[in-house]
Amino acid sequence: MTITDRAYMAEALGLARRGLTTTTPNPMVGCLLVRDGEVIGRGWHERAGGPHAEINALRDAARSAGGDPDSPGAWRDAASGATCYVTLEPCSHTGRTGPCAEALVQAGIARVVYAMEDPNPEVSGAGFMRLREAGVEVSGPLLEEDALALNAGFVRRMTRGRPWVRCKLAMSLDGRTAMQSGESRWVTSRRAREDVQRLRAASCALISGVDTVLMDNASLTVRREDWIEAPSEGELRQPLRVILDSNQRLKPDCALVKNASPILVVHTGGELRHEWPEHVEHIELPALKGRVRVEAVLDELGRRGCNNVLVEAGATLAGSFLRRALLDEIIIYMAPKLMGNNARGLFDLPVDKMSGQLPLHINDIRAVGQDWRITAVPDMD
Ligand code: AOF
Ligand code: ZN
Repeated sequence: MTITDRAYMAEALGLARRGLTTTTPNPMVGCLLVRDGEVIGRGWHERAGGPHAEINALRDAARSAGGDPDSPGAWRDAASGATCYVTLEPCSHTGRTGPCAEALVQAGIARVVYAMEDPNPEVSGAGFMRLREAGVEVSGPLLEEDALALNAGFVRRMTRGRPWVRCKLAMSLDGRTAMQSGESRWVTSRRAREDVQRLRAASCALISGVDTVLMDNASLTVRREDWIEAPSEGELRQPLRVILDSNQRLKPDCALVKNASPILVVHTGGELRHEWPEHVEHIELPALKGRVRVEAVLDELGRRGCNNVLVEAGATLAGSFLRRALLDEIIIYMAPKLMGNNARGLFDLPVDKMSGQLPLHINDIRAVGQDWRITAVPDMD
């Protein structure tokens, strides 16, 4: 593989990323068609049910060559002999759309360079097999780590049936997140809160606890007004709002319920205590010591096709995810202020000896306005 191959694949990954807030439950996929050193087509997967990245790239190539973008004959006229750079193994199955491997073969593509294999058991390896059978040269993986990171949620759900779990927290420079009373608005600045809107928009579901929702009267939505450079109208998908409410304390009269996007209330049993509007669904899941088992929540969200979830919770719920080793990423916004020793910390952890510390590895740290955003992962070494 050459440096040129890497540059084209990097561009294909950039195209894939355009689907960040729209492709779920499908993965983000980008595709570039190149012939004689010239890019002749670009495509990415926009949404589940819509054409895959390869098809969009073939359509783009046909359109640029003055042909009919919907005609496989025009795809062949435009792209025959080209190399296809695609960030995921081309599919071989007929799902909501036809198999891309077949479309590439029919279009006369000479070589396919891929970033990663498709973890979907319906595809895994079969896409390459179909291409090779037809005499197409297949090379890869290329920039596999980047591709895996981009689709960590999809990979996790395909391989383990559960979503990728991020936990977002805000704290002061002295590591405090709320007052003793629970009051926590606002620790961070507007810029950081806008960044959180992006995180939410890239998540399939948000998980919070009933205490946080009641305390903050939070609506847990993606809001254009909190987003300085929001995408255009219609592109903001609302994540499913999942509220862990073991003892059914949530009431219909709160900001959360007033917003009409879907809510899933998870409890541990008993008759429903109120009349609820249609967008609020209740489910009963197994309990552990009187509280909903968080593992059961993740399994349920995996079954529902959630690739990425964002936990936005107080120290109790965040602590229980952390103690049970269920957090894949911890995203902390740190504000330049001090809140003092009466304020609360980030995670409830039963640690009272240095030997009980939880080591983390910091993957990324950057300034967001006046605040710092730290992305840490539990240290497995
Ligand atoms: C590709 N290119 O751009 C995408 C692929 O329901 P469907 O028909 O959209 O199929 C979804 C599956 O196809 C998804 O689970 C994944 O395995 C693959 N996604 N494959 O060749 C694409 N989005
Ligand atoms: Zn496909």
